[in-house]
Amino acid sequence: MNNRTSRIFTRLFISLLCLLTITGSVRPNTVEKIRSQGEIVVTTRNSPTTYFEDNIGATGYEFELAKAFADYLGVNLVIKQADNLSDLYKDIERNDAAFAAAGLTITQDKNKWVRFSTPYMQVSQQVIYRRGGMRPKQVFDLAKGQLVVTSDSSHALQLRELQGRKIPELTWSESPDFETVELLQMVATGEVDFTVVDSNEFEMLQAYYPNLAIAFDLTGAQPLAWAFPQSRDDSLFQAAESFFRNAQTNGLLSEVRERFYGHLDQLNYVGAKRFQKQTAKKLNKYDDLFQHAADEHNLDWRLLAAMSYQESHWNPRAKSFTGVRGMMMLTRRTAKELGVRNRLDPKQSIDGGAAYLVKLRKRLPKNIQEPDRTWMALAAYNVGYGHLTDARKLTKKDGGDNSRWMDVKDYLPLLSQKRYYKQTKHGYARGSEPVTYVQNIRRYFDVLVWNDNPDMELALENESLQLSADIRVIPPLL
Ligand code: BLG
Repeated sequence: MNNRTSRIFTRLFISLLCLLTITGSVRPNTVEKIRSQGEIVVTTRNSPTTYFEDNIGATGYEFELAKAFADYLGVNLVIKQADNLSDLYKDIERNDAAFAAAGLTITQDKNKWVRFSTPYMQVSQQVIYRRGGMRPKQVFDLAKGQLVVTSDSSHALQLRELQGRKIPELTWSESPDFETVELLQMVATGEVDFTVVDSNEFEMLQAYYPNLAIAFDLTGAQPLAWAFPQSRDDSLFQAAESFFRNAQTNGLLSEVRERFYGHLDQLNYVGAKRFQKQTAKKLNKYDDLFQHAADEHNLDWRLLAAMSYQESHWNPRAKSFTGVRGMMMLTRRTAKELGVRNRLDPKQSIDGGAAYLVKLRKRLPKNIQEPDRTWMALAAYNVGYGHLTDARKLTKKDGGDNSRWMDVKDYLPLLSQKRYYKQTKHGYARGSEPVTYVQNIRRYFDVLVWNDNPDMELALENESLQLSADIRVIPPLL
């Protein structure tokens, strides 16, 4: 190579290097962009299994996971609420959101144009019918009644497949505007015969619709995952993958699951039905008293109402075998300690119960965070602070995390077994009672919070939702 050619090559090489440096610096990857903007936009649906507002603020299974991911990236979380599933997928397609966290089932059709993360939950599709109405026993029975589902959902896809493969006579109605709550509402009021929803959604919503039941599982387990845009830059997707790996190992996934689903099996059909009836009949007699005590002690009145329902079914004269009495079931000793003179007086009982709960909550060690702090205070309210402390010690001794309700609730029941209670300071206790007690209160509390939710009220009031929705009837393939 002569001098001239070598100079040309050197120049060319330098220019190429400059070009690479420049393009490299003006084209940061998705994660770098998100970090420099300081926020990540996530699209989701407003529903009890995904994202909703409670008394403290935004929450929900998907919200809490997405929030943890935003924290992991060191940015703020911005929620974009999509009205329906098609809008949600459009948000990803148009890059209006970085990804969707919305209880989405991984399906073949969507898999082609979005990229699903590692699954974080398994659900099955369930056929729901009204007790006393037509009960389908197998898929072929679905053709005998009116069936509704959400458009663009995994449920609609499943029905299409069934129609194509097995049941050409199958017909159903679908609309993008049908949220799970509305579908269940339509079946509950008898406007239609069946619907299909995900098992986690039904598990959560069953308490509001005690007259609904599962006919059968339409599918086996299907994975839920976050959906990312298909793009050559997969930095965000990879960040989410490593976030999920961490969440698996550091217990975050099981913690969030326990928070939203851990207490759901407690309210059976009879319990839910009775709770609904008593709420309509009795709660308005006492809600002022709960409200007053809650204001006084900085508590949520619905938590006090839920406790009192669990204690006495809102009966001021309730009495246990051991002589514990009143709306909040105070023992004679605790009543004395709190200055409650008449345990049968609803106001005194509620105020006393609230004061006692707050006292126990304050007494717990500082490292116990909410909401676990409240769940442990409730357990102590029922079984006694000493026994709760014993269970926390057993938890720690066994390598569990005694600042988490999720762990402590597994050790409380051991207090009734000799080989465990002989190691403790306060000895024997019927330790499974406070576990059921706390789980029931959480469930009643959820229902009361949802009853207050404007979306829920709207869904429950609006009996002819289907008239306003954009419904498509899927005809038979015959
Ligand atoms: C609770 C007391 C605790 C007490 C525990 O018992 O009563 N709570 C209240 O009075 C509010 O103070 O703890 S201790 O003082 O540290 O010993 C343990 O004694 C009440 C419980 C008992 C339970 N209900 C509130 O949850 C109850 O009524 N049990 C009835 C059992 S049976 O049906 O008579 O067998």
